[in-house]
Amino acid sequence: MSSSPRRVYLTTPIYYASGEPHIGHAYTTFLADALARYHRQAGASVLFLTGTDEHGQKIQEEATRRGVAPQELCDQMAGRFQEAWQGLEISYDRFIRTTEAEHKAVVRAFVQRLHDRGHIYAAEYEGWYSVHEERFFTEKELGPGQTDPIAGRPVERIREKNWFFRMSAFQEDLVRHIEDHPEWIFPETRRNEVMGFLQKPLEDLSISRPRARLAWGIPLPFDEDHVTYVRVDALVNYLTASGAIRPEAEPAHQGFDTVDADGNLAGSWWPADVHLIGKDILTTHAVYWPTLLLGAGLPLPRRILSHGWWVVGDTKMSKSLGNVVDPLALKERVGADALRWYLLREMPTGSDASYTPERFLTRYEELANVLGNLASRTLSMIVRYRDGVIPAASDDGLAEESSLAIRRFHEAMEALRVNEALGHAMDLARTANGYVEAREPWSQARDPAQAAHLDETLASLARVLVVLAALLLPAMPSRMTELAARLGVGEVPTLDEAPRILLAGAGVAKGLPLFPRLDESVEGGN
Ligand code: ME8
Repeated sequence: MSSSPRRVYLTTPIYYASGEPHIGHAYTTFLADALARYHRQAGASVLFLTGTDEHGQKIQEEATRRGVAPQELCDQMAGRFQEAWQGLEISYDRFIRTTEAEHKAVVRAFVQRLHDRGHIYAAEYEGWYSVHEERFFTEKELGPGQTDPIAGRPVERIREKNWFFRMSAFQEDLVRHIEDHPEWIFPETRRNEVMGFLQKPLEDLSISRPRARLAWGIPLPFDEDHVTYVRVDALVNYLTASGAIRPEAEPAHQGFDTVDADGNLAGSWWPADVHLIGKDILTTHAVYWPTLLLGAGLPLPRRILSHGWWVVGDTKMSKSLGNVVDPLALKERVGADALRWYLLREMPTGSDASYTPERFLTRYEELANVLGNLASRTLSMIVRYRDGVIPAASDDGLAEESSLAIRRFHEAMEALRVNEALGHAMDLARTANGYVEAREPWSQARDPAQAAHLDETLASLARVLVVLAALLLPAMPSRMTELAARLGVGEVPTLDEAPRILLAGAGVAKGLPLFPRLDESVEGGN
């Protein structure tokens, strides 16, 4: 009986088009990429979405500062992100830009729908506004010297008409949803944070800015003098790319209760399986977004992964401090895969981590000394002792360890613990190195009576390398493709196939080290 492939919809935040891509952006995108590759490898049909957030005051001001039109800045920066992601082997399926005509139409249809359903009202609002944070603060929230409490920037007193979304009306439903779905926000610390936030009554959410003050946005369909608040505009990107809202079909298309066999809105990718975000935009994604969706009568995303923060040494990365780590510069020196490995392996999902050249080297050496060493000794022994052909012999010397590693890897990936999944793969490589030491193939090679045992040793090592290539493909696509090629396997097999595909008789190539020693310039630099 055949069934249609599992569908998996993964998203990253859409990054502000006002700044350059850095390793923080790269990290979220690597995580999403590893999950996307993992699911594709297992035969799922995947929509992996990333893109740029192009409206709002931040963009308008950056464009003014550079003396260019906002659209020109966005075109340029969207190009920079696309270039970065291509250089870093990101396999996104769709790069969305919030200045696309399609997105603008979906945002207007979405807010119109909230309005039609009676969840939007206009009110005079007076408060302390921070341009930097693009939001109001109450008197009580202000920092010393009347500054915003987050970035410490100046605030201004503003009184204006705003459109509000009745967020407070959905607080109870949201709390119940979080209680009923303990895995909805991962990790648990973030879930607790959101629950803590929801202890207090929610205020309604301002969803507009007067066009007179901020022209760079999407006008509200029911009041063209106001543009959509950039956070709402940005969140809707996930719907735009999913195909869940067809502006031309609104409002006839309301209700959206036709759900297909996967639980998705018919004909669309919605709901997202995982929204991957940093901890900075947790409230936006775990409170604003779900209440907006409830207001629009749409299903909620299935999971939210909110990871921790990369700092440099013990300092926050920031343009003004000049310590922003450029992922493309690192890639030039060490290759995309080594960078992917470091970031994905180093940060336990959810905790903060510190980027340091020393830690980078430690993680790199783990790769070179454990996996690189296993590959190079296995390949060179097959070349030396068996003329470069994988022997036809029993290859189950590490079968149990491999199937255990595969099982643990699956469990960790499904639980979004990518760093742990990679740890399980590396443990298997370590075990395989132990197997080499224990079997001493060099001694087996000296004794003709041991020929059959040597065949088994070499076949088992080739097998474990194929399994490792399959396990590590999502993290290091280019190196693992290379490893599979050296083992004479055309493509990296799936995790189901890796323990079984025919290897006997395949011709191997030793090649240069998979993870060469890094030169001094890398050791010193960050
Ligand atoms: O917030 N460590 O865009 P943004 C880890 N446009 N992750 C980091 C990081 C760091 N030091 N710095 C950035 C926005 N990130 C909005 C999002 S979504 C509908 C709108 C990552 O360019 C992390 O994923 O400021 C964080 O959430 C995101 O970049 C913020 O990117």
